[in-house]
Amino acid sequence: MNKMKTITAVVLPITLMNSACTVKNAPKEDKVKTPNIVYIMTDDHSYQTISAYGHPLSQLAPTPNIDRLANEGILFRQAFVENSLSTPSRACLMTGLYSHQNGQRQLGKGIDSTKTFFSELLQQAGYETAVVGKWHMQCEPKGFDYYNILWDQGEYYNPEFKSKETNGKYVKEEGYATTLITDHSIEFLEQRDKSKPFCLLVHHKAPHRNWMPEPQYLDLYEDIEFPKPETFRDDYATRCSPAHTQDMTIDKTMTLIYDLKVYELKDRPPYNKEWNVEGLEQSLDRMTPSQLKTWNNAYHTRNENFIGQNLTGDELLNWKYQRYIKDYLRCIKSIDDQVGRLIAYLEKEGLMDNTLIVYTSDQGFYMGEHGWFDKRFMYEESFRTPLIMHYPKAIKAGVKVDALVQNIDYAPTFLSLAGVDKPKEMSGVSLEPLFGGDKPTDWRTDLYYHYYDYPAIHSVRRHDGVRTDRYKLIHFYGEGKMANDKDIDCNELYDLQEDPHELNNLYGKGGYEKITAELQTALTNYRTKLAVDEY
Ligand code: SGN
Ligand code: CA
Repeated sequence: MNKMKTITAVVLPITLMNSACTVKNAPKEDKVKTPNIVYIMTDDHSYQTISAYGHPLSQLAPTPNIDRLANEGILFRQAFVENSLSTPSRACLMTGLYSHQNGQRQLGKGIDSTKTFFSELLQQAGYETAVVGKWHMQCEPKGFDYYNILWDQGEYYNPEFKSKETNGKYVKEEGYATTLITDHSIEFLEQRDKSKPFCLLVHHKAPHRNWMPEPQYLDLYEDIEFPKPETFRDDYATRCSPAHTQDMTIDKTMTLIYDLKVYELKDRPPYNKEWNVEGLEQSLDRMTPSQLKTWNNAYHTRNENFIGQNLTGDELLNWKYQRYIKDYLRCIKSIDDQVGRLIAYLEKEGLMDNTLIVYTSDQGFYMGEHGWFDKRFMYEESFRTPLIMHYPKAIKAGVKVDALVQNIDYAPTFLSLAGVDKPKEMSGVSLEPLFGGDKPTDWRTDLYYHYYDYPAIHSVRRHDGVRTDRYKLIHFYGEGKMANDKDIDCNELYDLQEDPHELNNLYGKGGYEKITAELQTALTNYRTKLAVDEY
């Protein structure tokens, strides 16, 4: 069956069509020169915790290996996702389509697997393709010669993987997820057909909730007091109801047992069953005796000290923030090490020059901004995602670009580099024109975002919106279906230049009529041209 025929045609906004002319014809004759692709995607890695992005947090916990890719390559300062959640982002990556086009609107609801995945097109063009780590979609990996994927979200310790060798069964392996995923990635590189170009997707589990560090880093950063973001105490004044009704605060949502690992509270007051004791118990039960011993050596005394202090109010909140940030950054340290290990392998094999290495995350994450963890909202910390590309043959070292890019652009970029025609239905555009560091005059001037996963964990309401270089319009909508949620139809407008933390909703304020009308037109145009059927 010709899968291309099953794709529904859409009319693209003019701003998205401009770069379509960069797509080349037919696979290149000379396969040797066709670039390899190593795409590294972590799960929930904030740009605030990559030192190349320069945020204060990351200066205390640097990421030298990821930074190296940025220093020798291109760093995208305005990279965004289309729908800030795992499976939707993965579907955007594989198809180059928006969520409503590829079917993966929500975390649990399925991808339309009749859509073409870029991996299939690369395979047809002679690439050897592989995916390792978190796959997380409800269809089997499609278009891959090699896969070694985690079950569902995957586990940090001794996770289950399935591959062709395990006959499709998930088999538990001893070790730490970040290391094992890198092991399997290198295994693929070792055993691949060296006459072919390759495309390897390395999808890490870390640093997803509940942020379990590897044994060697359980004590890392323990003596550091990390600064809190300026918006830690946001009271959401001026905002529509969703910022008030979400369930993702460090203060109230984050649990002392599951998230912050104070297992000792299990049988002691003030035990609260909502702290998800079972979640942590299951994670600890998976450990080998030696892993568990190392774990307890690190946490037990600290936890007893914490319980003994009986902290309340601001002191308790600060303790929670410090434990959260430290565990998260410890997971990042392992990621950075393993990125370094993969780079070292590529260097040893002489593959650095002819390989595009991408570092990104499936979305951004809140490191306490607005008092939150998790993602989902169209506010900057979760809408934005880190994006770094390294490809010495085509990318100038140390380039930083501010052009608006989105995760639907990755598939078109890979196809373009491989010399494969982009299916005209694909909504994203190749990022190749940005590789020199300049923004072409016809580059897109705005981006569309749409979040659908409500009712769901963390209670973030549905919304869509549009963002330009300077302004953002968000429309929250839909029936209230959880707790005391009301039906809503509410807008927010931000001037990101004057108010980068998005504290001052300007919608309906005098003096902003013109920009509001312009953004509203842009949003309406997206909905119409992309045939968005829900908002
Ligand atoms: C799990 C997490 C949530 C998280 C979602 C989606 N809870 O449900 O906190 O928002 O995954 O994350 S947990 O108790 O299971 O850790 S995503 O990255 O896969 O989109
Ligand atoms: Ca994620």
